[in-house]
Amino acid sequence: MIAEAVAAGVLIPLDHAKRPGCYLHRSNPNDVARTENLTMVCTPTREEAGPTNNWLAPDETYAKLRGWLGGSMRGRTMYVVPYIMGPAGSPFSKVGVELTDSIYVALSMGTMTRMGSAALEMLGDSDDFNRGLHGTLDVSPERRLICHFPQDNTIWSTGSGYGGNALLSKKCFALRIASWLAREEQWLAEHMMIVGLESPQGETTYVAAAFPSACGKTNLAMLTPPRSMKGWKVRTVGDDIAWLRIGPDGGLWAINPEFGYFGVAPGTNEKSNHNAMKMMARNTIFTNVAMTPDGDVWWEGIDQPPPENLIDWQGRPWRPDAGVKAAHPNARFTSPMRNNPVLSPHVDDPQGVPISAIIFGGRRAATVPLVLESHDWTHGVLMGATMGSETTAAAVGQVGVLRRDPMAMLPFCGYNMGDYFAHWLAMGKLLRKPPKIFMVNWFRKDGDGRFLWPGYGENLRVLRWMIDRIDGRARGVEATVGLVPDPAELDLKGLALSPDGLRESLKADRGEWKAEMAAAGDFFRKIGPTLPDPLEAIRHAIAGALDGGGGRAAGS
Ligand code: OXD
Ligand code: MN
Repeated sequence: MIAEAVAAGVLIPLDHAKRPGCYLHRSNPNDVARTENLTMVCTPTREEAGPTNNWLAPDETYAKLRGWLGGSMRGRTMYVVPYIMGPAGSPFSKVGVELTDSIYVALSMGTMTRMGSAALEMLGDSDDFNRGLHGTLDVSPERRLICHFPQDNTIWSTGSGYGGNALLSKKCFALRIASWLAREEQWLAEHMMIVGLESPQGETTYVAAAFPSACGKTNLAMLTPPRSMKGWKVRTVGDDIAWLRIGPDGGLWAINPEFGYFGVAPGTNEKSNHNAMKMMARNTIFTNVAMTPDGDVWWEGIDQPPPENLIDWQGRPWRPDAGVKAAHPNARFTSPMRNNPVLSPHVDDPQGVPISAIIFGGRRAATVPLVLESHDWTHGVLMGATMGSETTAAAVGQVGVLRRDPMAMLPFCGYNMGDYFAHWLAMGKLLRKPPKIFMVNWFRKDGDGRFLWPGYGENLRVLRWMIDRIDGRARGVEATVGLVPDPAELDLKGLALSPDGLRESLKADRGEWKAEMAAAGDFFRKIGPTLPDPLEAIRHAIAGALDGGGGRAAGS
């Protein structure tokens, strides 16, 4: 199939001495990111999809797409792609079958999922599988729709070859449809990475973290510990999606349903993600990166300066003074997880790994401290439900505007957002050993627009404070909107950070948080009648405590 894709010009071989098994794919320039405005949840009623999703009526939508798809694969090859999300045979795992006329999609599915006969074996005679239909059509935005029919466990996607629109296993099945199934079956399907943090004493703590697209989940999942933290090891379980179930111990257990990583290339380098650089040294499909004259890849933020004569992501000659980017800002690498040098030995465990902390994070220039611990589960759900982030290039639209992105699921929750919050609260009641919930912000800036925290590997310092909280070694300081570290509780050895800068990064400013809680209230009003009362009650209590200058706002 690779040879066919090369012959058709879909894949361009890179220099196999430098990058064995690596290829470049250039997409249609009108098809480079997820199109949230063309992504639909097609439930019988609009209310089931809720106020944060685009909705279309199922019958009309099937009819319309049948019209577009009928005969559209004539003369093309149709690939039948059976796949498993999750380890074969795990009670967490689910089967999907995607029909597609894109060889790029079929090949990418082979990297991103456990594809092939294992899926058919797991399925057996059952008809319990996700039905995915993907037709590239003429890649026209006029005939581009990504439609989810949760009641039918079905996805029909047309007019786009972009990963998040066309690899139906990923955002479409493992998040939108799975979030629906998860509510019915009492589990959680989340936009979270999963990582194991092994101490020098050999104890591993697993955490799951939800960040919006292109906010550093992959980097955090593959983090290289700073030099001063000898003996600490970071082991990746997943970099984008977590399926979480309540285990026999009453705790939360997680698997990564995927088999590979579909990561953002620009900004990835030896410092930001040494392990990703190693991972994509072989067997990787690069999409919309630039190509060097000697058959290698280049993007903005890679370690080497741009060579004189590059070919840009659209296949045009490019020089360093071109004044435009050589790689698309949402250029991607698709690599098998087996290439990750710090892959967790537990990625195939059928029962998953036990989660001790859930982390919510966003890209916030102000307001949100480096780390904040919630008072309890309900308060943690409030943190997740109201989290905001500045938008990135992963979706079509303006970059850098603040939007509320609950649990980083705004574009991925397959049903009514208020019902989703209620499901989170209900899960908290079922958990006898709930994980702690934290909020983090690696992106806070000082008055001159400089980042206050160095980020990347140094984020392990913050994760270690969380472990100290989990294990009862750190007390933290009450900041009304949650608990922040006492600066003395953070290991800052080897880090050049001014005490003022650190204080600034840990601050929860009363005025900023009053505005934050008011904005959260506005967002809740948009959710409407399905918003669970306990969330509004706790938001109100915190807003009141901020007004009254009080300490801890009581959770429930
Ligand atoms: C992704 C995304 O590709 O979130 O993971 O857009
Ligand atoms: Mn993602």
